[in-house]
Amino acid sequence: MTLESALRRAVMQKDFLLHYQPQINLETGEVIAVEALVRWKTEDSGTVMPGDFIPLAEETGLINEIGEWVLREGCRQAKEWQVAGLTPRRMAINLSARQFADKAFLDMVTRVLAETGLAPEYLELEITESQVMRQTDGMIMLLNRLSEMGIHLAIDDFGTGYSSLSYLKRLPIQKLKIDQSFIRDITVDPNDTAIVVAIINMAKSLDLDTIAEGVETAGQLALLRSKGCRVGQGFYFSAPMSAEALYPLLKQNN
Ligand code: G
Ligand code: G
Ligand code: MN
Ligand code: NA
Repeated sequence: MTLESALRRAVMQKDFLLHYQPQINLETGEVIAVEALVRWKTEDSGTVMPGDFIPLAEETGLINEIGEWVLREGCRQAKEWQVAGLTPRRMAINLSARQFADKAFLDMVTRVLAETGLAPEYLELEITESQVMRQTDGMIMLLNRLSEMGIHLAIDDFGTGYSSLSYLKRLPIQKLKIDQSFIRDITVDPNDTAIVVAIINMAKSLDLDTIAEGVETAGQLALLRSKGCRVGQGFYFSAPMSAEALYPLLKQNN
């Protein structure tokens, strides 16, 4: 069986699962949001990571169906945690360009929110910087519609695409996720430190939230804190994990 037909079958059978990685308030240690990261469950190859099937899903268009499953499952889980009495936290969902270009996307999001009962302000959609750079009038209209619904919008992998300030100001976004490639050597490479400081300050002046991705060490955390970064995500706090495994952490800082 080709990888494509295997993925097609997985879509029919919904052979996917979500892992969740917390986003941490660096001042209080609280979990303020979680990012959903999809995995493909297979019998022969175990759990397949998104890097190994999302590109094929994008090429074949299967990403639209996978993306709908991810959105529904993420929203369902967020609602389940709220119903169980946990502090409501935002659920961040990654989007591919192809989903965003789909005419049915807005209706699909509206429907999934209605079906799962999740309030729109607890949904955050992540769009990569390279996606928004290819912006069209249609895309700006779609972002505006999502924003008017109360959905939060975040720019993922920020810093890799050289988008300008004036450009960002046109978009109804709330958050910049600083790409982990800038965090990795932040304590040893003055260029990376300078880039991260510039992003933090730019975001402040635009009244945007920033989050540092890929925080792995106490040293990175201390530096980020000292530069005024208020939120972080990374292995230092927690790897992505199943909903069951994450529950105690969510419960603990309820
Ligand atoms: O989970 P992992 O740690 O391997 O994620 C790798 C990449 O896959 C990340 O860039 C992430 O944005 C992307 N990714 C994870 N889940 C999804 C998803 O549900 N949809 C899309 N489009 N990309 C995802
Ligand atoms: O592109 P996106 O930001 O959606 O990708 C998130 C990816 O980063 C996932 O593959 C996730 O597993 C990975 N990740 C999360 N935290 C860390 C970290 O601290 N270090 C590294 N190297 N990768 C991380
Ligand atoms: Mn992401
Ligand atoms: Na990212």
